[in-house]
Parts: sequence; structure tokens; C-alpha cells
Amino acid sequence: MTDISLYQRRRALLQQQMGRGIAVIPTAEEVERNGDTHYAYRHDSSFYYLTGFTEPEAVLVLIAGDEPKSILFCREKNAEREIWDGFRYGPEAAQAEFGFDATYPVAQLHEKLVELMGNQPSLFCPLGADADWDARLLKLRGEVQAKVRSGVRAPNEVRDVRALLHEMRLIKDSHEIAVMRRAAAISAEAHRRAMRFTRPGRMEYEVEAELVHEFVRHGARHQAYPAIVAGGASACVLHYVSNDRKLRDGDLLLIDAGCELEGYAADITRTFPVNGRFSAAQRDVYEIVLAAQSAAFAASRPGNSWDAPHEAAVRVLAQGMLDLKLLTGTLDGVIESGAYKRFYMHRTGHWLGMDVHDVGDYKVDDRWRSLQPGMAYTIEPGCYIRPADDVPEALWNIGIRIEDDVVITADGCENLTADAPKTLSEIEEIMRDE
Ligand SMILES: [Mn+2]
Repeated sequence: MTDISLYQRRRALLQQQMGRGIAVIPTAEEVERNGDTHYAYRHDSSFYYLTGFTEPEAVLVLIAGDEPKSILFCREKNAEREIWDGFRYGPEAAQAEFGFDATYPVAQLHEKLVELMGNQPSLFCPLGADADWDARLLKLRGEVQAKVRSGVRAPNEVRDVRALLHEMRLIKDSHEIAVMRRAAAISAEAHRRAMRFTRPGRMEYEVEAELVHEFVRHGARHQAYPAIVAGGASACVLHYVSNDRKLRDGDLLLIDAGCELEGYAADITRTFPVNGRFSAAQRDVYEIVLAAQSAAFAASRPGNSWDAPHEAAVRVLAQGMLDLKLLTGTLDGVIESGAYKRFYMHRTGHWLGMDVHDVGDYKVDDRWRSLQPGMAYTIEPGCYIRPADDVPEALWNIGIRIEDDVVITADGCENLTADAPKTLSEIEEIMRDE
């Protein structure tokens, strides 16, 4: 059963913030893959956030002001197409099921919009997200403008509705956190399964198949992003997705994978030895990355700056690089100069939600924003050591990242992905079990 009130509340909140005006928010288009087939359809996240509706060819129209209205345009029922493509709600059932004030066939969108846009002071849309939609809405606005002599005015300002929507989506409500917990739990189970399965001689894609199997068998039909299954030197390629090499004894395996469940993403990275036992050099680097992650966790609490977890992680990583003789100089010196970026070139996290790299500004008025309860993000420090003359040979090709998903709570943060083994002993134990 769809919980209508959840989406109605979100629409009402957006309407309040709009003040007066009309918003037009389309869902995503279907995309052809080749020939007659399409990529698996994925709705637009913001459209879904406001509607709970997952069919393609749908548009949400909101009227804000004294008489707020929420209106859905969607595909009509079609017995013939439903035999081929499956169920569709149609306007009538969609109105009852999703709690709209009105619904119309999407074929009437243009004609109805000309009517609805008249005398609205502002037009809100995802401005700049899709050039075709921008052009279409401006043309529509022009048609309204042309009726000026009959006393109708067109909106005289066009605003990006995403500025409002993204601020709303940044703070997760209890429903969202509950879904994210489940997406995280399934993904953590998949990482456990991958650890049990991994051994020298197996292919990276065989490990990927184990991950996907675990996602799908729990109803998470899609990955939140393409899985990275990177053995040995490939772990130093940040977005390695070929996943087609043989796993070698003595190498590490870095897996960055998470499922999407009911429109919400999980994003977990674990790094572990292919043969189940960390070498001394691997252990040394791993302990540093793990300590950096702990420091970032400790800095994840309400009131702290978004940058605090990153700064904390960088401090530990940079000290570790000095200890390992990867860098020379002083701690403050290598942080100041950015020398540490040779081995740690990304930031320590990103917002997480419906999109794996979720929406929301990281800075407000040019300052890092402060963390608040309900904000969800990843904590993912790493260290990537490519072969070089000035790098101790024992460390060559060690690439390690450890990534968990957290939500800020009233007094700290909740780790959603704690079930994925992370300490040296937990990892060696689960790999020994097989
Ligand atoms: Mn991530």
C-alpha cells in the first residue's frame, strides 16, 4: 500500500515554500539502449520524492497560493499496451491511489498547462536539467503571453524548483531512513557473501555476480551504481568497472558496491586480501585508513561543519603517509601543501539518498554547511599507492578504501552499514569460515 500522506505532506511543504506560482516537474524519460530495447527504466528522484509514482511519461504540476492543487499527468489505461508492457495506473486509479487533486492523460499536458499557467506570478521547474524541457516550457509560456489582450498574464519569473527540493531532500525523514537502513543491510550482506566467496583464481566478475545475486534475491533489482570489483593494481583506479581480471594470491580486492532499494541507494566499500590473510604491508596501510575512518566518524555530529570529518580523516592519513615514508616533512606541512593528495585524491564523503551522490549544497554562503540530524552521507577515506621510484616497493599497488553510510542523529551519527566486516580480525575470520 502506498502511504499517500507521506507524499501529500512533501507536496504541501514545497507549495508553502513556493509561495505563489506553478511548478512543473517531469519524471525521467525512457532511454533506448539499442534496437528495440531500453535501459531499465529509472524514475526521476525528485519526481518520485513528491509522488511515489514510478511510471514513465508522467508530469507533476503543483499550484501554490490560496488554493493549492496537486495535479498528475500520466499515461492512459491501454489494454493493448498492457498486454505487452504490463500494468499502468491510468489517471483515474492514480488519483485515488496517490492522492492528487486532479489527474489527466499526459497527452493533454500542453493544452492544460496553457490554462493553468495563466495569471501565475512564477513558474518553477528544474531549470537547466533538460534543454528540451526548458524550451518546451518557455514556448508554452509564450503561448500564455500571447493571450495578454484577453486579460491573461504569463508568469514573469522562472525559478529553479530544485533549489527548494534539494534542501528538502537533504534532510531525510523517518520513512527514508528506514528504507536506507534496509538498503544498507542488504548491501552489507552482499559484501559478507563476496568475502566468503573470494579466493585466488576466481574472476572479478564472479565476485560481482555474488553481489548482484544477494541484492536481487532481497528485491533490490538494481545496483545504486556500477559495482567496482578491483583486484591488485586495479584498486588504484578509482572508477574501475571492467571487473574482468583474475584474482591473484597476495593481492588485495577492493569492492565498492551497493544496491538500490525502493528508490534509495546504499554505498559500501570494503578492501580485503584475496587469500584471506593480510600481509604485513597491507596491514600497515589498512590500519591507517581504518583509523582515518574512525576519526571521521568521531567528527560526524550535529553542529560540526561538513568538512570536519574530512579534515579529521586527512590528518590521520597524512600522519600515516609520513610514518610509511611515503611523504617527508611535517604533518602540518604536508596537509598545507596538499602533498598527501598524491595518495588520497578524493574527499571523504558525499551526500547519500535516492541518488548515490545525492542532492544538496555542501556550502552555504561560501561556508561549509553544518551537520544536522537527518543528513545522510558516506565516510570513505582511502589510500592508493602506485609504483614509483620514491615509494617503498613493499607498498606498490596497495589501494585501500573503507566506506560506510551514516545518518546524523541528535547526538552523533548512526552507521547504517556496520554489518559489513571491517576490522582486520573480522575480515580474516569471515574469510577463514569457508
Ligand atoms: Mn561513495
